[in-house]
Amino acid sequence: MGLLLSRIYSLVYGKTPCRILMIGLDGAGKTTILYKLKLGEVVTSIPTIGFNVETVEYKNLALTVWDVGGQGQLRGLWRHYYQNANAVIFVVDSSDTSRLVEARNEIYTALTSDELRNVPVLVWANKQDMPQAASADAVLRALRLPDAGRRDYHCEPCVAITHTGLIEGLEWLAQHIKL
Ligand SMILES: Nc1nc2c(ncn2[C@@H]2O[C@H](COP(=O)(O)OP(=O)(O)OP(=O)(O)O)[C@@H](O)[C@H]2O)c(=O)[nH]1
Ligand SMILES: [Mg+2]
Repeated sequence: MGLLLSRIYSLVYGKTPCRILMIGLDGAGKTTILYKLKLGEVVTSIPTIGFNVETVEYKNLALTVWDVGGQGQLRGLWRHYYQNANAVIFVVDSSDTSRLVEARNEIYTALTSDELRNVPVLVWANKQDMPQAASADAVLRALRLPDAGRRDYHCEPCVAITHTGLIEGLEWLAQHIKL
């Protein structure tokens, strides 16, 4: 959004608009998180083909969250959503440790693009309710974010279906988003 439009939006709605790109492997829980934040409900999600977009208000921010489908053949489309992103959310299924290397490769590709080079990154280490879930620290180590350049990043453990850890993640975003 242009600076002028952004100022008008803030004046009219009292909120600063931000564009957030939410990516991650298929089944990580992105759509579940989006609608838990938006509606406070767990929706029965089917794999996303294309994207979902919702605006979630948090404190002084109006976060327009683009939730893009994560199936392998759709990941090439992620780059069409990179431009003007103020932050990236990367969602990981912490219980699926066999795919952490795949997740690491995908986040590396995204974060080393020109458009996302400096944006802050929130990792939600989701599905912490599962007995075999890796800890948020282990997820963060596996993603090796420093390899993809200098930036602010944070990994928050969460359980999307119970809303656990979602507000904590938004709070970190609110403090680190570059407008
Ligand atoms: N146990 C558990 N299951 C979860 C959690 N979050 C999401 N799920 C489940 O994981 C499955 C996939 O969730 P989605 O939100 O559709 O995943 P997605 O990341 O949007 O997947 P794509 O659209 O294919 O990229 C669903 O069956 C959810 O109910 C969680 O915190 N714990
Ligand atoms: Mg989805």
